[in-house]
Amino acid sequence: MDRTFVIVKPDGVERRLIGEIVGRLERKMLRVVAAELRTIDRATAERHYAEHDGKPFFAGLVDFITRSPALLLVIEGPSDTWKVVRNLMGATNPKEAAPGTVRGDLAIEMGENLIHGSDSAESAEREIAIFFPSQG
Ligand code: IDP
Ligand code: MG
Repeated sequence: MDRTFVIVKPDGVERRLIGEIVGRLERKMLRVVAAELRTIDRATAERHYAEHDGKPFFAGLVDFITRSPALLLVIEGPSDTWKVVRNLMGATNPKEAAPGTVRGDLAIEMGENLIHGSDSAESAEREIAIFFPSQG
């Protein structure tokens, strides 16, 4: 089995879309193997998004991801799970995300794009270690 890391971001929880988003992952036959609803603290958010430190949207991104509870998920599938999830998510900019994807169907703004999914197998393991140290 192969795992990835997913966040239903604060906008998704606020909009009562947890069921909609997790339902899409489950209907694809991916499995939730760990889950926690948590308000992410700033230090953890900055570590998670370290690749974006210095970009103009970094401060706003950290404000957004820490503003209210997010659903943190470890998701398991048979192989290439990070890629399967990224395809279900759609493009980063919801205005360009394909219909049928979470972002394409449910979001409009880049800063409120509902879902995070790791962008490689290596990122998945790095992010799981940050948010679920006991799952290492
Ligand atoms: P991803 O979430 O599709 O992997 P990344 O490029 O890793 O996209 O960016 C992380 C998050 O930062 C995005 O999901 C989005 O919320 C935010 N973001 C990325 N680029 C911009 C931007 O140009 N303006 C505002 N927010 C952005
Ligand atoms: Mg990313």
